[in-house]
Amino acid sequence: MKKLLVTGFEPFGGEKINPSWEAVIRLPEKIGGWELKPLLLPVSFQRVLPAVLETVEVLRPDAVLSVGQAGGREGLTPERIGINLDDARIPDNDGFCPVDCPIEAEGPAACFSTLPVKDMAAAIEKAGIPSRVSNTAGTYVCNHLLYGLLHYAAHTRPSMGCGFLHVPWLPEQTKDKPGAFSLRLEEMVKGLEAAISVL
Ligand code: PCA
Repeated sequence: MKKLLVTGFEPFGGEKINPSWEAVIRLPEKIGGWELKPLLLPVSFQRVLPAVLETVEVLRPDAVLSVGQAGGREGLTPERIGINLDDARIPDNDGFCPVDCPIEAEGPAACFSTLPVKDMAAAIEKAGIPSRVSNTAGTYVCNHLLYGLLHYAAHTRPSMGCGFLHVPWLPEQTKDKPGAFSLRLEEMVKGLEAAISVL
């Protein structure tokens, strides 16, 4: 079986829960030809890449799918692109708040996901969960992770596919946000399963 490293994030920005990790830990151990290995990552610009790359070096997965929360998104959104920029609106969980900083001084301006983002979005929609391809993963820790993984893979492990998928808020996170979109955890899990089934 092929190995898929699936990562989720700890809570950040004053939230008590991060739907990305809640969904990742509820995925089955196997989907199609993939054996899944879940990993919790810190919401830290400085620690997130060392943490994921340490596991990548030991596990040697065939692909990495990272998942993060994007409050306000109206579905599950595979990310098409990571950009070479950190620009935090709020400090990360270490209190670090980089503004307009390149991630890799000598790196390209952007890297495209090497997972099939359109197939993933179509599979999620087919499972009855709203989805669309997103053209920006933002400029916070999720984009930092996506760009960093793609840059590492391009130089060190070109056969390893890397990609990112943002999930919206859970209903319990939108109680104080009238009109905000949310998705139930079971639906997020179902959508992630559908996306993984087409990798
Ligand atoms: N979302 C943040 C970082 C961690 C998470 O779950 C982001 O979109 O950058």
